Amino acid sequence: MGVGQSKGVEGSQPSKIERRMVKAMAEKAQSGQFSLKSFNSIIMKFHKIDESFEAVRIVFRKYDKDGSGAIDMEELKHCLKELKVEISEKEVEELHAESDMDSSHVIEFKEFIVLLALVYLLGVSSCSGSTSEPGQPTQKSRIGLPQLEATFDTIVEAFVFFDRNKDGYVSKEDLVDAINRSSPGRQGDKIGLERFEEMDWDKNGTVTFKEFLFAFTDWVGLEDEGDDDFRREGGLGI
Ligand SMILES: [Ca+2]
Ligand SMILES: [Ca+2]
Ligand SMILES: [Ca+2]
Repeated sequence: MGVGQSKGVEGSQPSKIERRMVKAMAEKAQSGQFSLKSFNSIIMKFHKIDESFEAVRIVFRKYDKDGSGAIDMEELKHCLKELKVEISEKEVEELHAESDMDSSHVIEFKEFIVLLALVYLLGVSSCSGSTSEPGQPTQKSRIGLPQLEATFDTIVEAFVFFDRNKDGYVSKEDLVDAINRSSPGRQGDKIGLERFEEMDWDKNGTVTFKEFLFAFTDWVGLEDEGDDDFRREGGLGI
């Protein structure tokens, strides 16, 4: 289809992982299995979502051996091994690069959530010794955090709700249309454009699932390790 292929930041092509992610999201959107009527039902779940993210903090701290507030490549390899994620060295490096939103070369807490979501949704996943067929969800939790997986599913549902044209990206038009349909008369354009700016991390005019999730961690009030000052100074005002 080629949709979105020319939309990368100047000179940068979407990475392999991003292309897989967009394809996965487009397939989910087109499957018609999601029937969210309004974003409000997601907002109602913010507290639960925040809780499930907070549960990840314990895992994060465990692998952040030196307590720096971030996980480096070696720590990540160790972490994925213990979570029984079967993945090649090269894939770890790709995942690391994809999740390192701020290009700091280490994975901060909120980036760690993005990383786990990619592991979960792209199925670069564990339990490969089990009897399940490829593409079939296993009964067993894939990353060992069932509550978090339920949260990821909820956020996928939200993303699909906004991706009106089902191409695996949320565009400005998608977002404004979704808001207008969800709550008529609520200035969808204005709200939509503000939210869009927050979500479009690399400012390339489209929002990928990764960017959506990353914005989501802010909406539910999640903080990076040692982020207190940022919140006190007003955070993002949501
Ligand atoms: Ca980083
Ligand atoms: Ca779209
Ligand atoms: Ca973007």
